Amino acid sequence: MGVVNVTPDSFSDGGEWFEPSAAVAHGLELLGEGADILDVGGESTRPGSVRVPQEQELARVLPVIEQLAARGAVVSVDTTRAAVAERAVAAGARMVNDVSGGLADPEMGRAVAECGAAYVAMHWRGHADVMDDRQEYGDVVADVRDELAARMAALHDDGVRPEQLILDPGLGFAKAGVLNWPLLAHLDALHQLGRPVLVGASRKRFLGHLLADSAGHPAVPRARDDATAAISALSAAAGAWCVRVHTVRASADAVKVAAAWAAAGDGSRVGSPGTSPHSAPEALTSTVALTTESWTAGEQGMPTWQDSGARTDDGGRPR
Ligand code: PMM
Repeated sequence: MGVVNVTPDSFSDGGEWFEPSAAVAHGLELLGEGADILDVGGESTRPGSVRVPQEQELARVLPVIEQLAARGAVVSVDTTRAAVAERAVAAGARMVNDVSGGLADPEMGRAVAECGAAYVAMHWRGHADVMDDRQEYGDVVADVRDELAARMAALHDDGVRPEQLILDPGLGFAKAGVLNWPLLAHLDALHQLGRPVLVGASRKRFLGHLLADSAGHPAVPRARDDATAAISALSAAAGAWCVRVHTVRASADAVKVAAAWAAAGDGSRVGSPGTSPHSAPEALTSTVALTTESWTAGEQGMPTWQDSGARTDDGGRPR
């Protein structure tokens, strides 16, 4: 998943693709690099950022979504607002990426249930202005898993079908540096919930700290791309379904390496029984071929990350 931030102030690439035409061109470039999905967002979630009015968010994302979808891209909208999700899906988005997992807008579950789009529910504890004050965990892995399970149950009550769901540990959201590594090292805990997992580590602060110079200054966002690709490889090897990244080529290659490595092994994966963690959510695959040949068919006919392995689903409530 390639990131198309139509914002003037994202921490990672703020302002670069703010004009609709630049955002569309950037999206097409990411597809050329091997992205299967483009995640279009009009509101920054950077720590401390203030909310953008809904009309402004709509004005930012809709023209970009329309143009990218018209060119055949599989588009996701990065929003916490139900009204934006609905308008984005009407404009051609096939996935709703909600960093609040439905907590920011009580209408989100209903909206997603009605439109039938795939839905990313990320672990979240509050908007950017407060999230750094909400980092109390007993066991971060168990707490994130349990809070996501609670979100799954609530979304189910709103009518969201299990096969629409994708889960995300929410790296960097109410999680300072060291809290992020156990979540990556235990993606299997999220796989226990029986849904595909998305990992969004790209250019995040905890990587800046990992790569700090000898004086302790964190690496700047752009200097975190190699570490991001390393996380993409390790995430794919651990069974993640998707990685959300700002530069795609290195991560697309990393994912191909992980897929070839796994295919040459005994085929075992770190996911829960009954879930092949590499497979796409049915809400995407049932309505649309997620991987279009022109973007992702491997040069040697290698299976792509998304279509390797069939999955089964018990269709039940989260365990
Ligand atoms: N991170 C950001 C924005 N959207 N969506 C998901 N599902 N997971 C994430 O980790 C995530 C996200 C913040 O990064 P950005 O400002 O570079 O987009």
